[in-house]
Amino acid sequence: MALLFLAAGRDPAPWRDAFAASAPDEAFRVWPDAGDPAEVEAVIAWGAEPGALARFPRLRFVTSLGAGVEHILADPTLPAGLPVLRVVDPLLTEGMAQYCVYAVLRLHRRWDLYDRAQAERRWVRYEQVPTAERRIGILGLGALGSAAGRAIAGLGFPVTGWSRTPRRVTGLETVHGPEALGPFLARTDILVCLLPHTPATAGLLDARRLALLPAGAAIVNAGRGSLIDEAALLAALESGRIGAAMLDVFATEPLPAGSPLWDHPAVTVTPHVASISEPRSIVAQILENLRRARAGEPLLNRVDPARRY
Ligand code: NDP
Ligand code: OXD
Repeated sequence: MALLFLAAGRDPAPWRDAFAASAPDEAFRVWPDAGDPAEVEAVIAWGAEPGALARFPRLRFVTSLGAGVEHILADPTLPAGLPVLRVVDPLLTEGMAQYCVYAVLRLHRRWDLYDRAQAERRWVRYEQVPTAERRIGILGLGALGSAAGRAIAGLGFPVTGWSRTPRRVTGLETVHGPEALGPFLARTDILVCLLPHTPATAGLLDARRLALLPAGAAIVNAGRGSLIDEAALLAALESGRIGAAMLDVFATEPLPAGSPLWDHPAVTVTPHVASISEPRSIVAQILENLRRARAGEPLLNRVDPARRY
């Protein structure tokens, strides 16, 4: 029986090494060299072409290479009932908390403006807002949003988090549900987006909702590009309604060379690296799920197909 690595554009070598170190007896194959399809027990997927997973008749589960699973759920031929798993991993969480802390501090202390001033050889001082007066809002209080929120709150910022269902996170005020979104946005100076892509979150931050943020508010998006209407964001940045953005995820990735976001003076772009899966850490979770699947035990980090995250 075998594990199959099916991740377009990702280097399989560190995954092969990590499996070899932790489970030398498990066969590790790399697409398209899948061998006998009936031997494939688990697929580690990222951006698999539609129809690929339906080829393996004895598949026990498919796991995303990362936290997001929309790339798997988008396959219309995904076998019904096939467990879809996502990554929940301490190093992935640590990396995301670091990215969000950095982004919030960058925007709070206006390092984006100082970078520009240095490039233009301008000696200029910007207002320093007290930490307690900078209101941070986190969209999404899952594994990543709650850790990022705690880390930001730990620096002294007042942090409010928004989720679909009621959540308690130490150090944060929490609100939930569609009716709470407008008032939440209206009192958020720096908005950190850590929602998954689902039919309910796609296009959530459209022109109308962006306009609810206080004038000059800043946005960090490390969730998914589809959460924000990019044209509406650009218009809000152009008008100064939104003061700055730090974006890690985009409607189209890689961000096309012609996108105006690349050289917009109020935008910092990072290439979907807010947090990167570390195979040596994640392999343990995949192997545990393989053990559970073989033993008929419930799997860890299983995605609810109805919620789609
Ligand atoms: P989780 O599934 O643990 O958490 C998702 C959160 O979003 C939950 O709090 C959930 O609410 C909330 N949510 C989902 N739908 C809605 C909705 N319609 N309205 C309000 N809240 C909603 O996900 P993770 O925290 O592990 O990951 C979040 C996302 O981060 C991933 O899906 C991925 O897209 C992105 N990501 C980006 C990376 C990068 O490098 N840029 C790296 C890793 C992940 P509730 O708590 O009520 O269920
Ligand atoms: C993601 C990830 O889901 O990289 O974006 O884990």
